[in-house]
Amino acid sequence: EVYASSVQEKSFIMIKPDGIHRGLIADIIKRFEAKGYKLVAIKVMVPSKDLASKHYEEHAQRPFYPGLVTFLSSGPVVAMVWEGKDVIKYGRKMIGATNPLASTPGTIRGDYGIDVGRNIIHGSDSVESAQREIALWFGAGELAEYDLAMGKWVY
Ligand code: 3AN
Repeated sequence: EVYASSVQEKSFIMIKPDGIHRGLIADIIKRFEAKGYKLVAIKVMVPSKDLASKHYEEHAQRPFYPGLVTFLSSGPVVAMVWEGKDVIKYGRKMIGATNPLASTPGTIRGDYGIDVGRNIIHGSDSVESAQREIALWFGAGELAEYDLAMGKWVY
């Protein structure tokens, strides 16, 4: 069955503090939900500096890293796991390019952002980073397993 077998991919999607303060939570969730993806974990938290540092550890040598970590741990984030076919790659498409001014209108960053240091949302960029990020932000018991009723109409 197509629905059961091919949609297990999960992505870590996080609305960053600028997205929360700008009132974009519902809009962002609506986009992923309306596309047909399934929300399997969500929480609001103010990340510690330690968690923010680990999340962005691949950028540790970049000049913007300290500011990025301070920014991420400065306020609330909405951490989520979305599941569905090709959600990692397609989720990045919905998010748009890293620099919001280079993002296509219609994408989240293209519609709402201007500055690369305030680009609203994070999405995993590969299966490996999705696994790492989900394990970093969520405990195993925090991911819900269920059949989405609309799933049979999406797939
Ligand atoms: P993406 O979030 O699109 O995967 P990455 O992984 O290259 O982009 O960058 C991670 C985060 O680092 C970005 N979301 C952005 O907030 C920040 N960032 C990237 N490049 C810059 C930059 N040149 N100046 C300031 N912040 C940056």
